[in-house]
Amino acid sequence: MSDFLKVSRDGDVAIVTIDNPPVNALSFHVREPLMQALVELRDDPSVAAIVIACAGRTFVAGADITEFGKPVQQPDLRAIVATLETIAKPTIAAIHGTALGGGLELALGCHFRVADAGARLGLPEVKLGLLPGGGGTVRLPRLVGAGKALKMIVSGSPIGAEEAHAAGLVDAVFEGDLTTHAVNFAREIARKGGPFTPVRDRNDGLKETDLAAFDAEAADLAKKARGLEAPIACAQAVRNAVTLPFDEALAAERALFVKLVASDQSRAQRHLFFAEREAAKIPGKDLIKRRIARIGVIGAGTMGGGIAMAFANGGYSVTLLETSQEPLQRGLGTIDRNYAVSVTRGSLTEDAKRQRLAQFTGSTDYADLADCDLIIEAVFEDMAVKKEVFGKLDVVAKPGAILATNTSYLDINEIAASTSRPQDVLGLHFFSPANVMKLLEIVRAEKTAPDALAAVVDMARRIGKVAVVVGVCHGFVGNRMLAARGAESEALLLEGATPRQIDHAFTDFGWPMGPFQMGDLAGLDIGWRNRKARGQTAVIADTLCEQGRFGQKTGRGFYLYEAGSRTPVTDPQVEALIRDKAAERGIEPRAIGGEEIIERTLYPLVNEGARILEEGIATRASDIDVVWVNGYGFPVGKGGPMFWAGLEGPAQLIERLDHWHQRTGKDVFKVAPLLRRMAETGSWEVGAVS
Ligand code: 3H9
Repeated sequence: MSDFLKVSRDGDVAIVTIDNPPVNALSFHVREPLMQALVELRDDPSVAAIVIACAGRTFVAGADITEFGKPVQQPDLRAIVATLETIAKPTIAAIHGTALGGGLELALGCHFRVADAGARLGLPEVKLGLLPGGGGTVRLPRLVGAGKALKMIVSGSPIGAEEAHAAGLVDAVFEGDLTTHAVNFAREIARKGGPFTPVRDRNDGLKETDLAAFDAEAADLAKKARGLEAPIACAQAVRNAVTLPFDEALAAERALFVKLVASDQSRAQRHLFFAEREAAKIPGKDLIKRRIARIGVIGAGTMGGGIAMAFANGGYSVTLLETSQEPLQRGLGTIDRNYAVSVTRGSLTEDAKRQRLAQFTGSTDYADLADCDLIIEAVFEDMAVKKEVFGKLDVVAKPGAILATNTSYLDINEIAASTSRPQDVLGLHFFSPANVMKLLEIVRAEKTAPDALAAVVDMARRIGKVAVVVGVCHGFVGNRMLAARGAESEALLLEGATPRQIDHAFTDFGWPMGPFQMGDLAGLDIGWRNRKARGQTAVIADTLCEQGRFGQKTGRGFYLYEAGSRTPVTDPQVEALIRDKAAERGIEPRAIGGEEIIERTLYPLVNEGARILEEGIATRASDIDVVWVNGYGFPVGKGGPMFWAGLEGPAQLIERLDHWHQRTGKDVFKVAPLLRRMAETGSWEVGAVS
């Protein structure tokens, strides 16, 4: 019938198969023949039932995201679902892989849904700054209840087939050939006879809605939304499903969808969706990859242990190496306890915990790393120590093994040059806690072989990391830009802003926390040590560290923390310290507003990003956005610093950077040439921000 859709018959059951690789998105070239097929099959008296299935690896994964922002070509998804609901004979969605977004909404237009046991179903639109716009907010609650629908739609997380079955979303779960099962199911249903009630006319799930409990839950979710509009719109739409007649709720959903799809937040989140996928594309990725099966991790401290867990969670066997039994046993003990916490929280079963732990082998002998395909060191951040480790690896590692350093700052070219195999050396910069944080900066050194790089990019995906390939420079992409952001925080304190005011300006912007709260959480001693090594100072932070105030771990940092609490409490002593240090320098405190705080911290961040791009340390502006959203908490609704700069307008950035440069003479405000060109051409030139 079309290259993207086939209709076949099994007796009196018609099977409509969508075939639009890679994920069967509902592009216009699918919708058009689908609509036509449904009308024909509806009116064909020889057809007793209709099964909608998909070819390839998944059921429909949603609307075609690339079509958003362009004029809608009819028939749209809503028209297709409305047509489905005019069909009197039974319609059955046969779901394998994932039924997501518009895909699940298509399935909700059917009378019945059957699923492969491994299938997952969800409405993830919120992650794109949207709400389900094909009737999902109005139909899903009718099957699973408003409370469960709220959770699914606001979290955007899919549920498994069995859970969907238990919730009433799926009518049967099968193992084996799904189409055959779906056809048998359809035939049986048709034989029993109708009438078959479309989901729009069912309200089994809505009958017992406790609206007060729903509103309390929705209010709680709104608090967590941190300025994002989509979660709030999702909750409103589900509420409408309970309180309004079907058609009115559907119209209200449409109005909310139209508003969101045109919003900067949704544009930003869609940008990130594609940016993350783009970041994993590297030249030569199709090279024959080195096989990575066994992993070695050197150092069982917080970082090494986290890295080891990240690999074990991804199914890899890990040899964890330490200098002696004592730190090794301590590290393994911590890993055991971390998994025990997951069991307590219900995210891991006892059995799975045992299996994970069995994937670890502890060792104090470098010779035990001889069978590893990838070895990562997470030892003390010191060039001499790193070189010693790589010297030992050079002796024991098998030929072709990839040797990686987890350094945050050191020159990987220098480390590579100290070995006899620089082509096998690269950086894997994990973020702490490494088993939780999604970002992985993969650092390509001058001599890193393309196939080594390709192998680790592939491996990163397997362990669920969002990988970005970057070049060698001090701090790579993330920490180098962080330094540019941090440079002004101290100056703002001395000029009159309090830590609380600065942190507030950040949370108002959408960050989960501001720089001082973050510093207290991460430990102020880390930056202190790093500054001392580089001969740098930060008068307030250094003084706090000299007083033993390292942040949360010592109960005191920029803020006070009551025993066991993570809530920062303003400390008058810190404010007095800031005033004293300002007075010593003859600085008269003044009132500083949120706007100035953002300008002086985030504009230099973007400026440094432009330099990084110009130097080729990052390949695309969108790669920088991926780093900042996944590694540093840059608000997703702003799309990352480079996308946000586009929204702010580069002319505005330049004007303010010039202003601050004239006023302070500081390098961080000196406008990067690429930023000026961006203002002229409207694009970042090197790569593109969509
Ligand atoms: C929606 O449905 C709105 C409706 O409510 C209302 C309508 C009125 N469109 O992720 P992968 C591409 S909103 C276009 O690497 P995986 C992707 O860019 C949508 N393209 O594969 C990539 O391209 P490339 C709600 C899409 O196996 C390729 O497919 N649905 C779409 O790791 C492979 O993707 C969602 O938000 C799309 N919808 O994961 C689901 N989806 O090869 C979004 C993917 O050129 N999709 N592509 O880089 C996903 O979550 C994952 O892709 C999925 C597969 C889990 C399906």
